[in-house]
Amino acid sequence: PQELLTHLGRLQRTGIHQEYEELRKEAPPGTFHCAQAAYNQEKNRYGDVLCLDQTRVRLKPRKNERSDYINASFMDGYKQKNAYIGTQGPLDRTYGDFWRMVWEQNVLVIVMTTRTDEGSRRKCGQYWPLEEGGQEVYGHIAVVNQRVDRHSHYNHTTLELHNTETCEQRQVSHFQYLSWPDYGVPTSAVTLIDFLGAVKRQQRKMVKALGSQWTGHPLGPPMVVHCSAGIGRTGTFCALDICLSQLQDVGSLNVCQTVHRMRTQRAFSIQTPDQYYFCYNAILEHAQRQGLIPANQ
Ligand code: PTR
Ligand code: PTR
Ligand code: PTR
Repeated sequence: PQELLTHLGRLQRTGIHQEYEELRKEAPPGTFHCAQAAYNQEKNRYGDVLCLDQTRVRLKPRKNERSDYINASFMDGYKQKNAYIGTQGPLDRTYGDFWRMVWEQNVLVIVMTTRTDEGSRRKCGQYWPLEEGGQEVYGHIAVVNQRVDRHSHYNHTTLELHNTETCEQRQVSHFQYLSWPDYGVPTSAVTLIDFLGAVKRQQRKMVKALGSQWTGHPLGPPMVVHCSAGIGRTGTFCALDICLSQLQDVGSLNVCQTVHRMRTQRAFSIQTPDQYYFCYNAILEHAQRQGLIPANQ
């Protein structure tokens, strides 16, 4: 924490913006062939936000389907390979793919950091049944909204998935953070960190409930994290999670290294200098609240 403070003091806002510009100059270390294939174009929400071939999530082969493509990337967490799947806000025509991915990857928790509409613009499809008791079918996955718990800055929705081909059922938690405009930063770091805490507690609880059914990484299957493009707010959220986990584990952290690594997996992660600066500030605020560093510095 002391190192972080010193670093922050030395850099100030302009220095941190410069650090980000350096990161942004680096070209993504891979190819985008699959995302660019003509027959996959309509699966990208934004033509300029593609996912790297090397880290993309592949849908499992199915009869009569040519493409295994979805605009989604595996991203490592703190000491956890594939801790997240960073993805775009589902499009009407990709709802089926999205839920198929959730099922195939055994996802327990979905984190949404955008609203479906911001101003008059559509940022993300309404890909889950919004009302309690509501039910929708997406491809071969039926989704039932069992309960919505409303908090001041986020909603937590409990969904039940039914695989109509295998007749299996599972529960998934959907967390939507409500006050984060794209290209912007959250209105408050405290509410975002509280949101992150709630998300992590739920993931732990659900992994525990699986018991011996889950044989993968002790922290569980990947969490799906998405916004509209799945790079700006998604990258910021994941970077914050990684840095805070590292801080808690070993008492130090490295924002620059974290974001650098993340951009090699989900290209273009963190979209603006202010989102990058926000990571530093949120960590600082958290460290102060935890009493790790004095509040008056
Ligand atoms: N050959 C690929 C296929 O049909 O599976 C299609 C494809 C490959 C499309 C590469 C685009 C590719 O990328 P680029 O635009 O870089 O050539
Ligand atoms: N088969 C992929 C799909 O499911 O959409 C498409 C794809 C296209 C995959 C190109 C890989 C590609 O890259 P490369 O030509 O480098 O193998
Ligand atoms: N080129 C697109 C646009 O500006 O409309 C891409 C884009 C959209 C990039 C949203 C980032 C965005 O933010 P986020 O990843 O936080 O949804």
